[in-house]
Formats: sequence, C-alpha cells, structure tokens
Amino acid sequence: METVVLVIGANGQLGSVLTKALQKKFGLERVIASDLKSINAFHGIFEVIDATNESKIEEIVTRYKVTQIYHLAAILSAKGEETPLKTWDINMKTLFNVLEVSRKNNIDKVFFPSSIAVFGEGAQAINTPNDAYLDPATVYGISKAAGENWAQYYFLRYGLDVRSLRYPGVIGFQSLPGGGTTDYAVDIYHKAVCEEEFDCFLDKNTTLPMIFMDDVIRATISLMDAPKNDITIRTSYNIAGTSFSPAEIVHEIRKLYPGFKVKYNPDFRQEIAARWPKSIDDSAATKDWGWKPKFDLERITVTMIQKLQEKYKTGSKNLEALLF
Ligand code: VAH
Repeated sequence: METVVLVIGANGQLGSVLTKALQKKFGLERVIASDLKSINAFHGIFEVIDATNESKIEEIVTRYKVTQIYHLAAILSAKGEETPLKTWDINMKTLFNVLEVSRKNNIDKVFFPSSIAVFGEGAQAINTPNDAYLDPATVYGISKAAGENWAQYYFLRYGLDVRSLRYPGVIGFQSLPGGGTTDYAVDIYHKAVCEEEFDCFLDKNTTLPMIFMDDVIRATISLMDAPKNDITIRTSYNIAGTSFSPAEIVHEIRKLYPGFKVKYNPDFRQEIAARWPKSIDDSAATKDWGWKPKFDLERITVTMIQKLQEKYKTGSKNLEALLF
C-alpha cells in the first residue's frame, strides 16, 4: 500500500518544517497536514483536527488511507507550567488518541517526539546516556517520559511500530517557536538581525543541548526510514546537535554584529533549564541508524543570520507574516 502521512500539529515550530520535508519526500497528495486551525501555510492537503478528538483523527485516517502518523502536537515546557493539569491532559490525551487510532487502523509507523526535558537532576549532566534515570521537573517532561513508556508499551503489546527522538532545543529560521525554555536561542537571532537589544531569560552561562532544524528533519526522517529491526530502543533515542550557553551564542553573533547588545534577566525558565543536561550521549542513535549531526554553533549562527537577513530584507519586522 502506498505511503500516506498524517502530520498532527503541522502549524508548530517543528511541524511546519517537517510537513514540507515530508511533502517533498512523498508528494503533496500523500501528506495530510493538520492542526487546530488552517493558517494557509501549506500547499497540498490540510485538515482541521483537534487531536483531543479521537474520532476526528480516525475519520481522517480512514478517509485518506493514512499509513504513517507524526504526532507533533504538545504544550511545551515553559508554557506547560502555567496550567500543569491541562498540559498533562492535552499532552497525554492526544498521544493516547494517536496510539489507539494507529492500533485499531493498522498504521505502519508512528512518530512521537520526546525531549531532553525527560531528564532531571538525577541524570548525569554531561553526555547524558540514553538509559539515564528520568526525573523530569516539568509537566511537559513528565508527559514526554510517560509518553515514551506508552510508546514502548504499544510496541510490545500490539506490535505498533512507534519511534521516538529526544529532541534538544530546536533552532530554525523557518518558524517561530512557542512556549519553550530553549526558545531564547531562536529569538536572539531575530533581535540581532533587527539590530535590537536582546533580553535573555536564561543566565549567560546556562549550557543546553541544542540542534539545528536541518539536523532535526534529517534525524527524524532517517529514524523513520530505518529498517524496523534496526530500532533497538522503543522508548526514545537521545540525539545531540551541539551544546552552548547564551554567552557563547552571543560571542558567535558578535562576529557578524559587533555592536549586538544583550542583557540577562533570568526568570522561572532558568530553573527549568538548570535541571536539564548540558550535553547528550547519542551513541545509540549513531550505532542503530547512523545518526550524525552536521551543524555546530558557528554554522548555525551563519545560517540563521543569512536566512533571517533574507527574510527581513523585505522591510517587514513582522516575520510571522513572512513565514506563511
Ligand atoms: C522546550 N523546545 O523548550 C522545547 C524542548 C528541550 C526543550 O523540548 O520546551
């Protein structure tokens, strides 16, 4: 049967880029983008889906004969702390709906994004191993750790081929993030290109694992293309891009914008970040399906600045309007 992909959460920071990559790979007619509302961001097929509604997901899966589901809808770490129980409900209910619809409709493969937010102070902070103790301190992290175990359960109990990656902080120029603790690392480039001062909500020396969007897309598709028997980890794979602190990203930016101004005003997100790893051991992903990142901080910075200069050249600082 031909591959037909449903992307849930296609309007998000990752979903908006991954959807276009999947359309390029499979063709416009074989990818169904979906989210809570249509924002006319995509060529091709778009369906409005509230992923808390299982029957709506099943209706679309049946109508288009979907064979793969990428479940990218979730409330992220910082935003999630505003309404903990609602975050838990939404992050888990949507996952259960995807897993149940996939099980009942013999979906070939399901992608579930996890995060380095599943780690807490109980894990070694440097080169955190894949099998480190998980003691997440945010509801988002708790929901991702639980989700990983549910993914493994559906594989072991029902044979559902669910695959997962623990994303570091994702940095990209194509979309604006929302509600993440690592989002400073996207906003800072926009401020630099617009020659505005940047107000950083993390301490200057807070090192976090980060990854460039191109590496994220390549890792995700590589994982999903890997032969089923090569996947030895059914909770979630660590992947690493590069690690850096706000001070280090500022240093790189000032190579291109010497006058770039920054002030540091750590807020509640500093406490979240302080419990996360500083660097990640992704040797299992390398061994099982050949993972290797291509973007370090210097290459991320040059690429982000170049792409954002192109976008802002149109004279509009309302990048959101430019993105879609
Ligand atoms: C967040 N960008 O900040 C997400 C990510 C590792 C962090 O999961 O919540």
